Amino acid sequence: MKIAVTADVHLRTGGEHPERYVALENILEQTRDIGIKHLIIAGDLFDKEFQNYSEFEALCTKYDDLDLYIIPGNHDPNIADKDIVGANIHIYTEPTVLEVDSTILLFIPYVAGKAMGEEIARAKDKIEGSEKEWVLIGHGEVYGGGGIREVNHLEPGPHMPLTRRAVEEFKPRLALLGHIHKPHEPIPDVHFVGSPCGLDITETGHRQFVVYDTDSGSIEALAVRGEQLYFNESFLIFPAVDEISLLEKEITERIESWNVDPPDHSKIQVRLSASGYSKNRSAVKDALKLGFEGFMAYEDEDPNIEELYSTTDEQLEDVRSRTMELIEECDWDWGVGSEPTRDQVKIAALAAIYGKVS
Ligand SMILES: [Mn+2]
Repeated sequence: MKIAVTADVHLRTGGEHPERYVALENILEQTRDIGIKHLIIAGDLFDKEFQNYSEFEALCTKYDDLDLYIIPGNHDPNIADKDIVGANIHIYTEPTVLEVDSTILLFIPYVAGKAMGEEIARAKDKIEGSEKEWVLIGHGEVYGGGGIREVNHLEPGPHMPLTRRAVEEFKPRLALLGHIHKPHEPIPDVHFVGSPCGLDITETGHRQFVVYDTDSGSIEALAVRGEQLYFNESFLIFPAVDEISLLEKEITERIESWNVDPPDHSKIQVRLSASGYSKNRSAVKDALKLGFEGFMAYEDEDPNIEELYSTTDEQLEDVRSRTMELIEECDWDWGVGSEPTRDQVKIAALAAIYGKVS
């Protein structure tokens, strides 16, 4: 059997954030269209300090053939069945097991000040001694190996961390988690399902939800067709004769890389910045504005060129190009956490070559 999973919708009123309802409804629609009967929402269905549930209830009434299984997250830690009313709405406020076919789903609601492992331990008798495999549904951070800590930048933790040790001890077949809004798999078989709608310009790109197949144990990501998409594009500029035409080419490539159909371009909001060294900062800014004129600027912001320095030094062209080539040739597929990115290293190298002339 297939089960749809999302998290971190952060609903407020439809007046404040209609796009969040649109995204959630799109998931409900797709879920129904595929013939899936269950949707899990792994925490932060509602935004913090928000208790107006009537719009959500009305939406659930429209999809009364789907069952919604909800756990609280750190933004909505007090939601309960008695407050949010609907025959198809199920909110778990205690560690709870739901058996679906050959799989046990263990819902671990968010509890402030607890580690996820502590709460799994409370439900240990429900998962041990069963022949069936179990899947963890939770809301929190993941502390992986090597001191890596996955945190939500909008709200530094700790928020109910799941440790690698707890995963090794309790051995879920899979963990499907909310809290970090960007979908990824920080340790094997532990997935952040991703949020259906970016909350602000820092949450960029296409949004997704996942479908879990209890038979195969596999998960599949499906695109959410919402009405708002954020992109945050920064460009590294070198003081070359053709710096503007190079920039124009890169702008075209970036827009193509978004992979958004032209009819959907109106859904996009962009934030732009340029850093590095330029012979003509004003022309860089103009090229950015012109290159992205078909898109809405996030909060009407101008392209940010605060980290773009002007230089007229042409003697250093060869030093610059060779250095950039060498940095490009390195294998960058290793660092995580606090290690600098390739672009950060390039910026540091440019500063060494040109000095910070402004
Ligand atoms: Mn959260």
